[in-house]
Amino acid sequence: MIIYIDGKYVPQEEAKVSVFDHGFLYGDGVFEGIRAYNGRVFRLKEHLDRLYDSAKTIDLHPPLSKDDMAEVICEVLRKNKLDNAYIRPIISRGVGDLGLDPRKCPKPSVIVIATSWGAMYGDLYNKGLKAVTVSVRRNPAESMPPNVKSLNYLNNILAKIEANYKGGDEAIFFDTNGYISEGSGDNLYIVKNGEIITPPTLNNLRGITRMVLLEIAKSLGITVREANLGYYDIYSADEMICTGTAAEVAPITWVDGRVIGNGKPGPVTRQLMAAFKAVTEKEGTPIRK
Ligand code: PXG
Repeated sequence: MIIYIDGKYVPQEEAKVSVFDHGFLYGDGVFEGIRAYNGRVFRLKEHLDRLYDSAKTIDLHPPLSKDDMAEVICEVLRKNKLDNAYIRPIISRGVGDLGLDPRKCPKPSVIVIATSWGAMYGDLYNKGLKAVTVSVRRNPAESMPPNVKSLNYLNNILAKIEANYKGGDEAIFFDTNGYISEGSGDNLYIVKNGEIITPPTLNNLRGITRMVLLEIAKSLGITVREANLGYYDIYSADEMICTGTAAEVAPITWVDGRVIGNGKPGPVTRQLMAAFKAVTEKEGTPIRK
């Protein structure tokens, strides 16, 4: 596997970061998760916009322009002969000392990893995921904004650990106001009376797949609404869905022991899954010009 690190394309074994990198010491940095389908990078511009907005929010100044970053991503895919891939660009604060102060880190580090990664949830796309609500809350926007895709994913990992112990395939986070926030690595939706309802994005990540799902729903004439949701809404939903670059569009059919709908992926979910697949197959930035 060839990895891009700070201006060089090197074999995996040579792609190393310093123990003094603040990305490693403090989770001080940002990242993206992007997919390529059929030789095209899906929603590359949107992912790069989010990456650079995340960086700006934490006052991190990427040494590459967005255009250069796009080119590096395509070059990593070409060098690894990948047409279908999961891509992980990372910008860390870079090497500093053991203190917190980012002024001690003169040069951010840029890494791009690409690997083949098929359907994340395997047969669960047909059966539906089991989700469990977790006691750990999504970090509030006034503390560490969930809109920043930061290298510090401990909040999400704590949720995932709790879901693992509770027998869930995915966690459902509440925010500190008591509203449904998101999953550990995906956005959430319910379907009720033919309408899709999803939480607003102050207290969760502005998912690119979420953006695509809402576009698709509108094009199919399905009503979409943003609203704060609670336990009642999910337990009594007709269908429930999660979306993410890794997860794609996946049905949730069981929450905390309650069966959602008839326990099978519902008609709206299945329609959106098919439409999403069709979009990924035809859209995107070509890897080879
Ligand atoms: N919320 C969070 C907290 C995420 O990390 C999404 C929503 C979906 O966003 P996109 O833009 O991908 O539609 C994510 C995505 C994993 C994994 O292993 C997931 C993500 C990142 C890294 C790993 O499930 N994030």
